Amino acid sequence: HTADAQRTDLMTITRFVLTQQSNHPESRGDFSILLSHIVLGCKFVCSAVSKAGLAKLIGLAGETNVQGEEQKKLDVLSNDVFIKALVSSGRTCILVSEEDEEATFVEPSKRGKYCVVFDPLDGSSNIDCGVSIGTIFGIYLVEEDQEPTIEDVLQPGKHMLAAGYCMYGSSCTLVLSTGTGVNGFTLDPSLGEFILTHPDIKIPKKGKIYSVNEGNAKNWDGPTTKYVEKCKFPKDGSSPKSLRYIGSMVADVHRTLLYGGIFLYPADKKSPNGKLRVLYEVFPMSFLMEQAGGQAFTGKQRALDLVPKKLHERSPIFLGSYDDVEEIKALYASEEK
Ligand code: P6P
Repeated sequence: HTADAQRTDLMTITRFVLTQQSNHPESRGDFSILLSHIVLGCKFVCSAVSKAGLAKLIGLAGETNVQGEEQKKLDVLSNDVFIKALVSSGRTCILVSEEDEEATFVEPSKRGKYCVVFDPLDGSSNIDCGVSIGTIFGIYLVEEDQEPTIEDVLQPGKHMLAAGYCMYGSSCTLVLSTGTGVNGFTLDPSLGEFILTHPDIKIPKKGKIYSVNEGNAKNWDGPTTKYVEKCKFPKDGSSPKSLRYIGSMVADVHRTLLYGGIFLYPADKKSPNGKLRVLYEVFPMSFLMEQAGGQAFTGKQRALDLVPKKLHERSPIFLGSYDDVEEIKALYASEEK
């Protein structure tokens, strides 16, 4: 009976969020409508990315087609789709995308109470070699009564209502938190629905993997250098950690969330604020890590406490298993003294 119940009791992401929204009796379904438009964008990008390989053969995205027209690169195409889907949801007022220098202010007739910050296709440089890439997003609530301004977006990550990513890899997996834990959904292409496959994800308290671009080692600061040294040559007789670095944040963070360990994109002499963007890379991934029982640190403070001053501001980030991040926090704290 149980097996049959699982097969017929399809927990789609839409149904899941509706059940979670019952914790917010005041909600009028606005969030569910917003999310359904984000999900639509993810389904489109999943389909376009899976065809990207084929594009080389038949001249689709990123190539010049038979008419010699330059097809839109996948990341530009993805951005267009998300902007249009979010505006048409009628539930957003400000959109911030990695692809657009300026924020998009939604026209008053279509305005809603949410601000969405997103990277439509993070890691897109990896498309041609088939490495997993993804969409990353975060959602803020914006006071509706006054004209929206950039200040409404420059909020600390701890004010986010929800965050998530969709990874386009061997399968299409959407990981989401609305502030009460983390859940993973996998796209069933035969249904065109995201089905709950990873309920209540919790990151292991400590992991055996560290994930960093070792090619930047000569430019790291003291605490990062000491921490990575400790991963490779532990002094307490424990075995060294394994290094896994894909170079696509969604893939590296997804592995860290499921297997445990730590993901680092530190500051270095060339990039004093690291490389990853605060609003739509650092904040959403930090939000998810905390919701899954892990933590996220910038080298100076809890990542979600950071108050961004610019839309595309960068920050160093150390996120993952609680105990692993605690270790690097101690090294930065002792350096302060
Ligand atoms: P590096 C991809 O370009 C990206 O923005 C993230 O997805 C990834 O974590 C990072 O940059 C990789 O950067 O400098 O190690 O190649």
